[in-house]
Amino acid sequence: SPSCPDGPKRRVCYYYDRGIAGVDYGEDHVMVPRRVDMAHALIRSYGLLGDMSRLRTRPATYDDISAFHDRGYADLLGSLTPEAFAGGGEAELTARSFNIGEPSKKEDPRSVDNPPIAGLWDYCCRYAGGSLAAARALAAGRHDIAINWSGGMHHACRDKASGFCYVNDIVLAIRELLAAFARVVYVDIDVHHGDGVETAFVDSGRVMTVSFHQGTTDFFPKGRGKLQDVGVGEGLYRAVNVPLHAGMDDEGYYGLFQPIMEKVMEVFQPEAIVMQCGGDSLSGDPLGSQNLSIAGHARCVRFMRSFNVPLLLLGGGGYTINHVAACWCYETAVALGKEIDDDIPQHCYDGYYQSQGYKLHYPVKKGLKNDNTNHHVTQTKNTVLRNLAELAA
Ligand code: ZLM
Ligand code: CA
Ligand code: ZN
Repeated sequence: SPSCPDGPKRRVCYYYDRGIAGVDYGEDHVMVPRRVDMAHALIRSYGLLGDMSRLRTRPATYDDISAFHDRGYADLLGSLTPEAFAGGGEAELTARSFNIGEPSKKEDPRSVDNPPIAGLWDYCCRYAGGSLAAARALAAGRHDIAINWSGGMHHACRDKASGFCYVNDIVLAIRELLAAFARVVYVDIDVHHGDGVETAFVDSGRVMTVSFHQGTTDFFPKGRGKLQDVGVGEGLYRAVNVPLHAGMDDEGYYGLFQPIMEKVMEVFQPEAIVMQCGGDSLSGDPLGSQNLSIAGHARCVRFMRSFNVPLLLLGGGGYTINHVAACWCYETAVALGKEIDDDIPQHCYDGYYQSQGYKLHYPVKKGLKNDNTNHHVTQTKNTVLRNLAELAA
């Protein structure tokens, strides 16, 4: 087969549903679904759409979603409207019991992690449908890499919303992959811990979950993703947690990522990889305090691609929308094995990139303090590698 900078070309399929772009979490909410439309427009402007198959597919159904989620929760998601919520009464109380609209009435009503957004069910079905379709394309052997930048909602639980996530498309996609593949590895480079996914498979011998995240005191989701959390039962040593302090740079991050993921692949021998590529680990994110460049973030994607195992790439967090869109566009090029120009082509959203000089690769924060000492990084790496060695024994 024809070769490209990083080995043979891959058959890549891409999912994008423009129905997601208009979803509104609220005027000032940090989560802006339009960033996926910006990524899509950028991908198109670089001419990358011609190199991938575009998946057109049906949204997820109630049955797809309730294969993992609690039926009472799915029923609520399917029936909740902002009007019913605002009207108070039963709808509001039920929503709150599932962590939609904040549980406390005292707070500012706009300052809610999981608002009762207009078109909520449709939104969930569309992003989950994308991840399911992407998983099916890999399971059928039709494609080597599948992409859904609208997915990656790693905090959603079986019976409640959490951290801007309502339906856990990742869990649904992994379940789909398990019908075709014996073992699936999940790797999460979002700055937050992938708690919903870890919990769903914590006792599974067939799914290994790995999360790199900010593990500073009180950082969301509080108390999760400790170095010592390694899975239970059949899942023992099949949950991997790599907590980081603020200010991690490209070199330090890859110095952990590369040896850990190499060992994961060696001891677990997965037949498929699911990667959550949350862009809030990038430098300058308003929620995260890491200092990764787009090149450093994408290097992790390139490394997972190099194993030549079916790969599902998903989005996630990322709250500087121009940075995230640039990152996911660049990672789409990485998936294709193409190098793309740093100059952003003229397109409908190009004004958003003025602050970065219309370049894809914006500069990281110079002189930002890296709270990860060499000692801490080495200790973390050694502990994780020692746990993984238990699986090889
Ligand atoms: N309050 N507005 C990452 C999910 C992180 C829980 C503290 C609600 C925010 C944040 C919302 C407009 C992923 C917590 C926060 C505010 C209890 C979190 C609305 C700013 C705003 O300005 C904001 C008024 C909002 C939310 C900041 N929320 C920052 N961090 C986390 C959830 C999701 O990236 O991993 C994947 C997509 N929540 O810390 C509180 C404890 C609710
Ligand atoms: Ca993570
Ligand atoms: Zn996040």
